[in-house]
Formats: sequence, C-alpha cells, structure tokens
Amino acid sequence: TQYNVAVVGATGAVGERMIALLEQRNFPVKQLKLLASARSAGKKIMFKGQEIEVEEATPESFAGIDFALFSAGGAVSKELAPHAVSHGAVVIDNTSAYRMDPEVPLVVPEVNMHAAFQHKGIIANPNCSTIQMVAALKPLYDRFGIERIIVSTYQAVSGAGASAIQELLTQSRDVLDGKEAVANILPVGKLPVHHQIAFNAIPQIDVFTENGFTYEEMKMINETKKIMEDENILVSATCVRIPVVYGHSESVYVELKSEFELEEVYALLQNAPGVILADSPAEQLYPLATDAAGKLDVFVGRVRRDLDHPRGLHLWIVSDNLLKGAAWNSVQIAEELIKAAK
Ligand code: A2P
Ligand code: 11C
Repeated sequence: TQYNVAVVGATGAVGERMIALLEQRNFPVKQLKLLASARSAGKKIMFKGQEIEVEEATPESFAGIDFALFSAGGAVSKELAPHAVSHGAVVIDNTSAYRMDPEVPLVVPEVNMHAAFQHKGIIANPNCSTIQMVAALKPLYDRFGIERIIVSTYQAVSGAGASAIQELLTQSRDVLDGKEAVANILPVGKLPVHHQIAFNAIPQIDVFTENGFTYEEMKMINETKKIMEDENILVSATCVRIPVVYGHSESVYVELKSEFELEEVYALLQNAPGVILADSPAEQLYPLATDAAGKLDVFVGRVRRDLDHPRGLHLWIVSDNLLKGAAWNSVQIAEELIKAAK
C-alpha cells in the first residue's frame, strides 16, 4: 500500500528533515503534498528527483491525504489539524497544540507506541528535549522504577527554527569582526526583549509561566509524566539555550526506586532500542552534539552513580533535536502505524 502524505511547514527546519526522511527511509509515498504559508507558495522542493511545488496550507489542502505531518507552529495546528482529521487523515503533530489534551496520545515509539493506536485522528509528537530524555530513561524506569528526575539542558538554536540558526551565525561573525551583535529572535521572537546567543548561555527557552518555570521546562515536566504514564514521577527542569546549531544535550540526574548495579544500567542502555551508549572516560568518549547531529539515535554517556544518594544516577543524553526530537519521531510513528496495519 502507498499513502498520500502532507507536510505542513515544509519550508521550515523540521519540515525539511521530514521530507528528507520520507525519501531516505523509502516511506511508501504515493503523493507528497508540501504545505507552508502563502509566502512560500510556488517555491519548489526536490523529492525523489522530482520538483514539488509548495502550496499554501488551507482547510481544503487535506482532501485524500492519509498522513498529515504538522510542524508549522501551534496556531497552524490548532486551525488546520481538525480539517485534516475530518478529511480522514491521521495527523502527527509536532507542535505543543494538542500534547496535553487527554484525548490525544503523546508518543515516543520506544516508550509508548501502544498509546498511538488509541488515537482519534491526532497523535502528538513531544517536545524535542523530552523525547530524548524519556527514550533513554525508559529501560531504567521499567527495571528499577523512577522516583525523581532533575534535568538541565544545553539546547541548540535550531529548536527555535531556521531564523534562530541565522541569528547565531550572523551574531558570531559580527562579534568576531568587532561589530555589535544584534538580537531579534532569541530567546523568544514574539517578546520585546532579546539577548545575544553568540558566545553566551540563555537560561530561557519559551515564555515564563506564573510558577517561575518556562514553558519549555513545563513541557519537560508534564510531557514526561504523560509519556511514562506515571503522574508520580517527580520532575524538575532548567532549560538553557547555548550557541550550538544542531543537537540538544542534557545533564540528567535520576533517583531510581530500587537499588541498582551500574553494570546492569550499562547493559539496559546498551540494549535499549534507539539508544547508543557512548561512555568510556578512559578514551574521553562521551556523546557530543557535533557527533549526534544528522543521526537518528539518542546517545548516552557519563553514566555514573551519585556519590551520596544510594539510588542516584547521573547521565549525559544527546540527540539531534530536529531528527529524533522532531522529524524522525514523527516519521517513525507513521512507520509503526503502517507496520501494525499490515
Ligand atoms: P513559511 O516558510 O512559508 O513561512 P521554522 O520552524 O524553521 O521557522 O519553520 C516554520 C514553518 O512553518 C515554515 O515552513 C513556515 O512556512 C510554516 N508556517 C508558518 N506560518 C504558517 C502558516 N500560517 N500557515 C502555514 N505554514 C506556516
Ligand atoms: C526548542 N524545544 O528547542 C524547543 C523547540 O514545543 O515543539 C520545540 C518546541 C515545541 O526551542
């Protein structure tokens, strides 16, 4: 069977990778529809050696579509995903629009693919920093239980879209040339105040909520509980933007529910689907964003026992935020749905 697929946000940083993955994975595409804003209508994008013209996304764009992959911002998903569903498409939505909706499964295939099969038209793709963390922690959760997670992130600018990548590169050049660094996008485009990202670390991703945590931090907290299907896990996050283009890194501290042997933790991570253990201090081997960029896996290293807490464990978790964190997780969900339908 072949499927009609629509990519909404086809000209964006994530959309571009969705299209590339559909090609690389040889996804059974009958017809590919590339949708974006009116600004991009008429632009041409290559897919399997053929030029496809980008069209403006409208409610009527979804007639005959089987899978609609959305990554054009929450407002576009809110407006158009229901139209896609009413045309019979399965929507895989990469925005935060529906993630916490109790009717919508929030899915990382390695963790809770079973939830995806319960969908009512929309399946939500979690936030990038959440996906890589839960993919790595799932085997530990299943074996030992998890009481608490404290995570600090070191996130790439590509998470904020193509314009944030440009901002980092331009600022870096300007600073090196002794010119003033101009900030218009980061930390949050729509807010009035912007900060330099070149040669800096910004402890704000997304807007602040009333409790003092940012939305990015609240996404990690709430989404982790929903994906793990465990409201009792204690989760705390500090999310930081750093001058890296591709790949989010995370320092993760977990308190497991039962005592563990480090050897078993290594073995579980080694055998975990979609996870690669890269951990050899003697060889200075640990995951790096520059190595993870362009790869589909989640990389884990610096695995060590806490010196004071008997059930405390530290890990360093890195993945390409545009791939496993976004485009690949979405395409992977579609692949798993197709596999199960066979
Ligand atoms: P466009 O290029 O036409 O603006 P990024 O996350 O890299 O900034 O990309 C955002 C994506 O979302 C782009 O493909 C962008 O298209 C698309 N997009 C933004 N606003 C809309 C809209 N109102 N309708 C459809 N697509 C949109
Ligand atoms: C970032 N995690 O790095 C964000 C990008 O909710 O899908 C993804 C935002 C989201 O800026």
